Amino acid sequence: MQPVNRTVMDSRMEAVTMTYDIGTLSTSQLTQTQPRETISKGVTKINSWNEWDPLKHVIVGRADGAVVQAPEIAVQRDWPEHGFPRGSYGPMPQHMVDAANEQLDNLAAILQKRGVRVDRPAPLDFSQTVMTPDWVQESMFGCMPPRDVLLVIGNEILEATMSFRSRWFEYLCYRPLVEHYFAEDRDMKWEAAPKPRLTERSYKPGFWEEYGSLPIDERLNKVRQNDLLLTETEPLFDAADISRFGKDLFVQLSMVTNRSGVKWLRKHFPDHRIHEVIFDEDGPFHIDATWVPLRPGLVLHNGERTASPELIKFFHKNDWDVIEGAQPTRNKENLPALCFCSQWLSMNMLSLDPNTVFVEQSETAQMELLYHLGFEVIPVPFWDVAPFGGGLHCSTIDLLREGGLEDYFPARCGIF
Ligand code: DAV
Repeated sequence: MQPVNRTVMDSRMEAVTMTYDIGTLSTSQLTQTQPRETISKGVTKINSWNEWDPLKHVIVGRADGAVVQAPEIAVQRDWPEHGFPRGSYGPMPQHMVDAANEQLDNLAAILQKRGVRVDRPAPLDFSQTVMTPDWVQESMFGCMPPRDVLLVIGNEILEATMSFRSRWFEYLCYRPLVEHYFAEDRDMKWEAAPKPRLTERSYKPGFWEEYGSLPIDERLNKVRQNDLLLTETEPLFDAADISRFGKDLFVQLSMVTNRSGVKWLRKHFPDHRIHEVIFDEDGPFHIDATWVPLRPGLVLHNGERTASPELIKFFHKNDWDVIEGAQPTRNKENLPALCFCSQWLSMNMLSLDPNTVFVEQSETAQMELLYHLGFEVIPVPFWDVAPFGGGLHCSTIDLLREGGLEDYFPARCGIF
């Protein structure tokens, strides 16, 4: 490959000269040090309408090659005590990658023992600089957590827009799998939401500095008014801000999902009812540790992230119980190193079926609650995965759950 000098604009739109290796890597070069995708044997059928029907086929993420991403407008990391002071970036420590992979592999093995097909994505060189005509980003991120990137609604796999430049190309890790499913399942629909430009117009300038300096009540006011990081210039959403309840999809407005994203989803899924929801928390980032359905008629909510009274009324009117999740075992002070998720990953569970749920094994209060609610609980160690972006739900994408599209909310109520 020939190194080539190119003049590009950096994120402040200043001209900088960078050296690139222009060329194409062969498949063997790409996979010399990284695992390839793993695709299980079986007849592929994409079908999943909700978060709880019996699970038959799933993707489990991988920690290989994950990086603390280079700074970008959307996200700044600052972990001086763990070797990543603000502005720095680079590969996650290898012992953490190994520990996370061990727990991910263990989850995959348990799922397989329970008769679930498990596929794994193909990591890329996430430390590489990526660019589009609009920007240059000094690193990618990883292929954990898959839940953020792909949304499965019925027989459709939809690639989310994403809103971090470091995650713009992440869908490529799943392409070998999706291409395989597309070849095998004649009924599968393969869609990609419009690739976002992610220029400076997509973000409010200086958002993080200002937001970080505000007292909590002012931050919460901004959350309630959805006056957050993203502008409405273009549709943006992460798939993990969407919770699937059959005909009803609940989409959280967050630091990674904007109203325009919800509008796009409404147009794209005209046969669904798509509800825009906001919870009272100052760092909204994915709905799956906040509002967690476990079976028809039962949703677990996060007591520190209050749902609106209208949302709770809507659920009650449709005979759903809204139960508060148990207190997590961890707190802000004893999260794993380099973890950008909260202790509420305790709520981030994966349902094997409407009676059986995977729970992180140290979350004893949560397990107790679930026993009382009549569930079989499968405890799995998973906190080593958290620094890579999530818990059991984040780390998976269900491709096949038995059952079809159902309406669990026949009664209308207020805005819902
Ligand atoms: O509450 O820390 C977890 C979900 C990440 N996909 C949280 C967000």
